[in-house]
Amino acid sequence: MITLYFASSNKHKFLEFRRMLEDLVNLRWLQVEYLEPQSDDLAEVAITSALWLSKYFPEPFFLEDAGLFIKALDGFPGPYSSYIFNSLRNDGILKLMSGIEERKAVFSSIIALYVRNSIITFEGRVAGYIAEEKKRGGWGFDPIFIPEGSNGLAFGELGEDKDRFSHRGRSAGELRKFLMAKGNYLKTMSGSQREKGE
Ligand code: ITT
Repeated sequence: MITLYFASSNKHKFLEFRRMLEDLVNLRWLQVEYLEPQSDDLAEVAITSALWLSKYFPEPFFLEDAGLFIKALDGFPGPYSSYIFNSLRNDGILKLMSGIEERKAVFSSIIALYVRNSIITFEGRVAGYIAEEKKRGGWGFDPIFIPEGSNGLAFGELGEDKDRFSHRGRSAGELRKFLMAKGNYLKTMSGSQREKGE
């Protein structure tokens, strides 16, 4: 089985990717905080970060930039989701949204895969809305994000079923398609093989 690394500081993201890809790849967690450029564009953040990390880490890897875009807040927190979650938490977001009827939001995930000196991106998005109050379970914004089609259940209440609805489930689905079609491509060009000149 191919070994692929997932670069992230976030163990929850690693565990979700691993359960979605474990039949195809041996996914290893590269626990790093990598340089993230300031940008409003998730894809730009993911691609630039992957390019930067590839200078230090030659094996095939991918990373992911995710963000929650709330319509009534003009797309906030978007690319700043990590910083905003750590400072405002879910209670702060619910406070910002109090009295606002328009609760639509989109969760977005961009994967940047580094292999053979190239970067390939895969995108996943899910529309939904912000709950009126915090629900149980999950991590990050899971207790307050309700995806469309879940019968009103928040990500946090869905358990592993979250993968069927989530932005990450969708970007991982695109990555799966690539790995199924091009798995050998990855296998034949790990960094260690390159060093040996194979
Ligand atoms: P990296 O090291 O992989 O960048 P991170 O936690 O900074 O880890 P992101 O920038 O991709 O991850 O995501 C921004 C934040 O959005 C993340 O910290 C969570 O608070 C939130 N988030 C992303 N995906 C989520 C999900 O599936 N469920 C709940 N919250 C999520």
